[in-house]
Amino acid sequence: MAHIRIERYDDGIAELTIDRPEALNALNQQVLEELASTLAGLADDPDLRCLIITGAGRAFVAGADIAAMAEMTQEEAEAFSRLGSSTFTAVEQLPVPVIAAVNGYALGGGCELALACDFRYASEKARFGQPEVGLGIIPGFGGTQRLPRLIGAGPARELIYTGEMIGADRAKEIGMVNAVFPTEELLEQTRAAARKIAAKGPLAVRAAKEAIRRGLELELEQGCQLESRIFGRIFGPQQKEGMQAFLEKRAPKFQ
Ligand code: CO8
Repeated sequence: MAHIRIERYDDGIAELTIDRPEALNALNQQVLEELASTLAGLADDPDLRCLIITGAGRAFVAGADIAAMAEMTQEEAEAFSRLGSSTFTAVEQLPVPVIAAVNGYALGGGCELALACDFRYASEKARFGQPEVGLGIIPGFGGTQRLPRLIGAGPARELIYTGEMIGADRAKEIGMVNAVFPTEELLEQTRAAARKIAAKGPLAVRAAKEAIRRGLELELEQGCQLESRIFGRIFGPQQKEGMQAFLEKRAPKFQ
């Protein structure tokens, strides 16, 4: 792969770096296709417990590639939007938690990629925004849908209509990111969170992600019914080991 690097750690953590620093990791067709095929491989990996997504250099992702989009026809633009959207849906639907380690600019499609992750940590240098309307377009990789769902309609509308760029502290204030770290600590802090997740019951973490993700699309009562079904389903060897370990006052060994 030319623009996607994957590092695997022994504890089931994988770190995916978008690596096209000469264009601030802007997403063109090739980067999106490489991302999609990497995610398809990860989705089938039973040993995977947590994925981190970050960017190489001074950007997370500065957006969809403007040079590539400049001369697109309406049909090409719709197809490009669908490719980005389906790729980010694959991030959202990866069976394990995905943490965005936002190391710099997360603009347009880059902000939308971060939004498709389960949660976001940011470096002090991170900058977020949906600047599309300034280019005469709208967010096209899920931003008009995921941003209001995450931070509420008012703040999302403000960001999308003004195209304003905000810093990491403001992003934390409005709930876009969970924590802000000094730049040099971002990856280590993100890996520490990933290790905590990876140490828990693997099927339980996957089930929790499924219950939250699918439940967010449902009415509360249906969501609670979904939770009960998933709750029943995970009773088995890992649940027995987790509970037995508690009763025997030892650390669990999840297989
Ligand atoms: N696309 C293509 N190239 C880019 C992009 C981008 N989004 N962002 C940066 N680059 C390139 C620059 O052109 C430049 O290349 P070169 O060195 O060859 O001139 C290089 O990266 C470095 O960038 P700058 O020199 O501009 O760096 P600065 O530090 O001066 O500025 C900024 C950094 C503020 C991040 C600036 O680069 C910028 O404003 N970038 C564009 C941000 C943006 O508008 N992003 C949104 C794009 S639209 C989008 O994402 C829509 C998603 C949905 C698409 C739906 C499909 C139809």
